[in-house]
Order: sequence, then structure tokens, then C-alpha cells
Amino acid sequence: MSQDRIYSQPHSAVKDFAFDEQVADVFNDMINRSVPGYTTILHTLGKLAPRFAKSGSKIYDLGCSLGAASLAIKRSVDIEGVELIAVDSSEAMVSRARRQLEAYKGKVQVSVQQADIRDIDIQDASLVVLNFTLQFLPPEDRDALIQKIHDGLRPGGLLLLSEKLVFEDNAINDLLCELHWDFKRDNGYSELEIAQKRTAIENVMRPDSPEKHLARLAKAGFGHSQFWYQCYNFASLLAIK
Ligand code: GEK
Repeated sequence: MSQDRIYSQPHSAVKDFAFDEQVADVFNDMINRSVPGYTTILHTLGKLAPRFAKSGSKIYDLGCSLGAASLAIKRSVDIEGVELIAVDSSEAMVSRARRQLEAYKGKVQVSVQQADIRDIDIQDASLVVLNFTLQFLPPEDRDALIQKIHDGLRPGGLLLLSEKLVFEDNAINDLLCELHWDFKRDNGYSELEIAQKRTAIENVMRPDSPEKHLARLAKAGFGHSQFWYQCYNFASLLAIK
């Protein structure tokens, strides 16, 4: 696995973060060292997917990156007739995800599509995964995506939504940010790497508050929603139609 050294040297001007070839090459290392709970969430997805996947239905992995969530689904769902659609707008991610997902033989049929998740149809879904993707959409487009997911789910279907959070209480927000930076330091990132990554990502990734997520899910019509996991300012929610 290639190590993420992208921000280890001083950049004269830090460009906005993009999911390009350079990022795709080190993405597995980057997300594991940067996102507290990432492996726990994928492990739990492996427990949820067989409970919700139904023969004759579709599963969507939106913003699939290298396909880690799709792989967790493929590994855990052992029934025929499930179609898994993994979508990402980055060509660098999609080509790698295709290779990784083709290499694992399972019962679930997978197609990896390069598309903007705002433009795709969602129909007859038993499970939709948004694992750290919604935060990259312009805030004004988020309600419509959640509504489209709700409308495309079968009754009883599940949305797994994982996100970085921002907290309205500044004291809490600052403390949880500090703990996240400690997590990155403990995983070998230098102060320069942490600072330059912050600059690169601040225009690209705009997190919502826990209250905002719950209100959006309720407004879309989800009858049941709950945070099931949180570590510092990273969390995951379940929403059932
Ligand atoms: C995982 N879910 O490993 N349409 C399609 N893809 C998009 C869009 C969009 N509008 N915006 C961003 N992306 C993965 C991790 S990473 C999270 C998801 C992170 C894609 C983008 O190209 C990237 O691959 C992914 O969303 C976000 O379980 O890097 O923190």
C-alpha cells in the first residue's frame, strides 16, 4: 500500500484538494490514517448489508472511491440477484475500483460507473451507502440527493450515511478538532502535513452538524434515523425508510 506523502513537503500555494491520480494512488493509506472509525464502519457495513440486501433489488455505493464499501458488501452478501452499483465522479478512483471489485468473486453483480451522483437514477434500492461523500457536495445540493435516495429506496430499505461533523458549540467543536489532529499525529502525519491538508480541503469539504443531518433525513421522509457511531468529529448514521 503506497503511503500518503502528498503534503509532506512545503507547497508554495496549496491547491484545492482533488480526487486525482496522485490521491487515488495513496487513498487507502490516506483515509485509514485520517478518518477515525473508517474500518469500524466498513466492518459494520458487512453486518448490515446481508440484513438489508434483497434478491431482485439494487444496492448503491455513492462516492465509492476505491470500492472499499462495495467490497465489504460483496464479501458479506451471499444471495443471488442483487445488483450493486458503485458510482464515483473521479476517473482515477473508478478505474482502480473496477480492478479491485472484479478481483473478488462473489454472488453480487457489480457495475462501477463514472458519474456525478447528483445525475444518476436511484430505483428499487434495498441499501444505499454514502460513506463520507455527502460532505463533498455543495450544501445546496444535499437535500435533493437525500430526497432522491429516500424516494429510490424500497420501504424498509437502509441508508448508511457517514460524515465528518461540525458542532454548533464552539468549545466542543474545537476540542473534537484537536482530538482529530492528535489522531493524525499519532498516525504519523507531521504538523506541516496536517496544516497543508486543512488548507487544501477547506473549500472542498463542508461538514454539517448532527442536528442538520437528522433534520434533513426527517424532511426527506425517513421514519427512523439514528447516529450509531461517533469518534471525535466523525460519525455514521442509519436511516430506514
Ligand atoms: C469509501 N466511500 O472508501 N459524484 C460522484 N462522486 C463524488 C462526488 C459527486 N458529486 N463528489 C465527490 N465524489 C468511500 C470514501 S471519499 C471520502 C469516499 C474522503 C467522490 C470523490 O471522487 C471521492 O472518491 C469520494 O466521493 C469521497 O468508503 O475522501 O474523505
